[in-house]
Amino acid sequence: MTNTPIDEKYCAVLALGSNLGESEETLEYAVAQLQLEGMRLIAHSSLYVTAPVGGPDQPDYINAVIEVATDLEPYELLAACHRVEQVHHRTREVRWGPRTLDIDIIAIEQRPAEAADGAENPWEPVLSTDPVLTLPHPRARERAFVLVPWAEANPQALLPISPERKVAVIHQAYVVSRADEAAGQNAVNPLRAMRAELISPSDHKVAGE
Ligand code: A4P
Ligand code: MG
Repeated sequence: MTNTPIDEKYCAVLALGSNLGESEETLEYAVAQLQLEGMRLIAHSSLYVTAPVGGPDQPDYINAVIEVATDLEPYELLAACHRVEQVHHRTREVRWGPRTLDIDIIAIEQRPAEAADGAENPWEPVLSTDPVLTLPHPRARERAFVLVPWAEANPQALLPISPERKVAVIHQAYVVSRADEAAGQNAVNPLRAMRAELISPSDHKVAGE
């Protein structure tokens, strides 16, 4: 998933989106807060302005993608994401409706068992069809607002499709963006870099602590 050395048991890709309130700041604080929940930031994209996909008429989104290393088990990771959404008063009234903060787990990979000869086995995708936590995220491969920031955060990233098959995120981002552009929809445009002082966890406390 990344070239950074990882001691933790899992690597995860998280997609953040917001189109209500102070969306840029919300995403930056959320990145700090996720680190306080037990995730170590290993890569992050810029902030992007994206046209809404699906749902009712709604404002443009701010989207970003991060990669984290963590010892949290997958369902603990989902619970941690939900806690950070709650800090930002996330409500769920309409599917794909406007939101202050959405954090989706796009993919998780786990550390492989050590090979008998001491060789390094590749990291293994965690695959799940549970509706509570579906992995990889079932719509990630068709969404430029996920793929484009993810390709920026990690140009080597691979999206697992099945235990045997992975696609290069940078290639998929290109294919989906070209198709969206031809259809005149789903524009994804870089806005600005995340502010380093905001995404660093050291200076910030999760609200309520
Ligand atoms: N859930 C299952 N798998 C996962 C996973 N991998 N990560 C469950 C996170 N949650 C997962 O999510 C609904 C349920 O999905 C949760 O209870 C969780 O247990 P939600 O956050 O309550 O609802 P949602 O986000 O509206 O639904 P969903 O299906 O995740 O929507 P999407 O596909 O994420 O789409 N357009 C732009 N430009 N930018 C956006 O960020 N986002 C959406 C939401 C639509 N259009 C958008 C954007
Ligand atoms: Mg969601």
